[in-house]
Amino acid sequence: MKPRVLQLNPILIPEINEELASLYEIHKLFEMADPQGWVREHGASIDAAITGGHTGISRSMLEQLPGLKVVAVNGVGTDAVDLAYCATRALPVTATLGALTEDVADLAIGLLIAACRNLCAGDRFVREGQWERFPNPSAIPLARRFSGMRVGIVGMGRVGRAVAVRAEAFGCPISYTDLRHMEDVPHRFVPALIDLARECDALVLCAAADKAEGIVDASVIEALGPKGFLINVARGRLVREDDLTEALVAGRIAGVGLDVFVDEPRVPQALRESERATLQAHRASATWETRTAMGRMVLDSVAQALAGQRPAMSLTT
Ligand code: 8YV
Repeated sequence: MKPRVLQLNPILIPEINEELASLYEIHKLFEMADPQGWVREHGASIDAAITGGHTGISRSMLEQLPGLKVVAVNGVGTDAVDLAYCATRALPVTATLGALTEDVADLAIGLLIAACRNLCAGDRFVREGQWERFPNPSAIPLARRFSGMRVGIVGMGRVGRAVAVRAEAFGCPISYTDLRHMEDVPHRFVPALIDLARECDALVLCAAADKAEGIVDASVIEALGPKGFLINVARGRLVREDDLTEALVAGRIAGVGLDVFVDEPRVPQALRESERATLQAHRASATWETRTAMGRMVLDSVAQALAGQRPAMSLTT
């Protein structure tokens, strides 16, 4: 009999799905009419769970899966899994560490350039025929230069470092904040986020959300100021979204580039209507290359755990 795997959100690479289906009996929670009822009835027979970084798995669901040998997160953020609880069960929780670094950093830079050069507003201007109606160049406000912008990175992990490499190539002075100064990072460490915000032109959020919920609030946004840009490729809940939306509408911040939101897929109307906002639907890791690499890591983690080994990417065992 094949081991039974509970899958909590979709994997978008056909080969990965085929391989999963050939090895395991896959139960797709996101396609079930009554997922909770199904888990109550069949939870005890489940050997492995696969979930997304943002989706995670609730403590109450974990409690209904007593035979679980691994939670394989198809993502790098594990803030939606109770790691401490899983550690007490000696349950490996794995992540796709390193697989999505480059793509997430690429999107962060893309969002920053899009925000400061008004790329999406410019696209709409052409697409909607406005250029023909208003051919005078003064119809479009001047943008802000990205090259040389002072970039402040919040969270100097893998993604933060990859953003720094890219921004440096554009001649941007880099500084960062994190829980501690990092000896191996050549950039300026600023212990307090509010000081970092005051001293840079763009803040790029790359931090894990479990220790940093709501760190970007009205005071940080005020310190960033009306010429500042905020980019978020980490988690929506790092930011007090109401504070951000108010500041954006009032012009107290120059622009934002957001891939993540507090209550996805719901995005506040004011953000959706703002010309100063460049928005994405949580797509930073969504390339064929990265999602294939992530899927391979999920396959490896599940196989290792079910073979009785400690998965190489385990964060809890
Ligand atoms: C993915 C993410 O969208 O890695 C993460 O933590 O949030 C994203 O890269 C998600 O995990 C895909 O399942």
